[in-house]
Amino acid sequence: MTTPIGKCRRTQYSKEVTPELNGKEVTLTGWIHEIRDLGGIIFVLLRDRDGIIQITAPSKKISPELFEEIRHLKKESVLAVNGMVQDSPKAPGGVEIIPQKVNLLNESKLPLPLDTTEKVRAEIDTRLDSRFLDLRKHNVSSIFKIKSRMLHSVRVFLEENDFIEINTPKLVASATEGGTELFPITYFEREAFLGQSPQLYKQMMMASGFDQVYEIAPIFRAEEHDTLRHLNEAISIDLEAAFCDEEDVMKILENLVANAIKDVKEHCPDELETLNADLEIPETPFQRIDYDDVIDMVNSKGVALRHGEDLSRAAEKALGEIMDGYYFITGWPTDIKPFYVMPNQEDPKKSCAFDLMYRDLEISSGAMRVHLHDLLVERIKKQGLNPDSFNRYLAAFEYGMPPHSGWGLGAERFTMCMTGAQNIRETVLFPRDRRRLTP
Ligand code: AMO
Repeated sequence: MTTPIGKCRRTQYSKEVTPELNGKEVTLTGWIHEIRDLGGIIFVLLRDRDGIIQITAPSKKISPELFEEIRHLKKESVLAVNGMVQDSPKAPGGVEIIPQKVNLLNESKLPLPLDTTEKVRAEIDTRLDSRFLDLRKHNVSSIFKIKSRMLHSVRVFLEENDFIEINTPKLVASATEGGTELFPITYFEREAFLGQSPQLYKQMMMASGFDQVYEIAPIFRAEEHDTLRHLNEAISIDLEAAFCDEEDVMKILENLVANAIKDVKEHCPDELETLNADLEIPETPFQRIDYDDVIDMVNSKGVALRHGEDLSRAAEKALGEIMDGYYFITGWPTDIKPFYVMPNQEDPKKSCAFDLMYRDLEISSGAMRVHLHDLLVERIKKQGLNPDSFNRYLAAFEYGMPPHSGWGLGAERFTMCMTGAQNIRETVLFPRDRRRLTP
């Protein structure tokens, strides 16, 4: 029989119940992780957000009614347990709870569509289908606690460095990062698209005099391929700053990355341990490697890469075999970078663009931007695009646009680096990929 929650409230999370509380009365809430009935004694492992605690019910120490009630409990049902703390070196965490009262708040249906113990490994698709259950596993929820801390740290870092948070539209009229990756939608009588990047808006904010802005928001990309590194909906940490060049924003990026890692290491030790992730705080400045040298490095591993080509997956892997940790690739050819990227003044075939890599994974890209109207129109045309479809954006460049630079950092890819997740879907609560639109 279930009971309403009434006035019953949690007094502690499981991890807060330490042997020092021996003899104290506590109320804990959570799910039944496991139940072991040994006849004269029943062990219930109660799991909450942060841990697992043992409820020990010996028939000799508790009332026959309570003992019967506990005997009928089912795995994954929701409980509030009131009882006395007893230190017990053999129990997980060194404590157990001798129950006085058990409130069954809701009963779980059995069998479960997905096992909630970490021992049983299921395919990612089976796990994602029952994601709410999958997320009850601490090795899964740890990834999201780390992601949450990383985003918190990024925000604090940017606020402390005098950046203003902005929100830009996600319903947009044109592409910014290449026309093939667009999701078209019906916008009343016409066609519109889901935003691939806040690129054009964050640049327009530079013409508005906001000087330093950031946005943490979803980007949508109709990725052709189903890979372990691509999502159709991702969170992008975007930044734009005026009166500076690419080297200035690279410095901000490397400091932000190192700071976030330090912060996660400090605040998420339990989660990192659960994941077996040995997080090293990278030294700054990160190494800068010129695109021309990258070609030689990749070729030295027997992988073909010609000048003017973007890095193939094989090229990234070859590079990852040579490079450990975080590093920048600079000096990209202008032709393979978007229209808004500033060509290098001395050698316009090269651009002021950079990518930030972690081993074989690109986690961010950025650049100094073209702030001169006529050059921007020329670049748009050269990329086979029509300047007319950018006229509202282009207007911002005619009335006092300062030189500016910025970057976009993928929150999920950065989370992969910190948690060791091999599949980007592991870092999204409810991922969207080519085949998945639910749950
Ligand atoms: P770019 O397209 O390189 O640059 O994206 C920047 C970063 O965003 C992340 N990212 C993705 N993550 C998961 N799935 C995807 N489909 C996906 N697409 C991008 C990556 C990538 O490095 N406007 C520029 C940024 C700028 O110059 O400011 C841009 O969007 O981590």
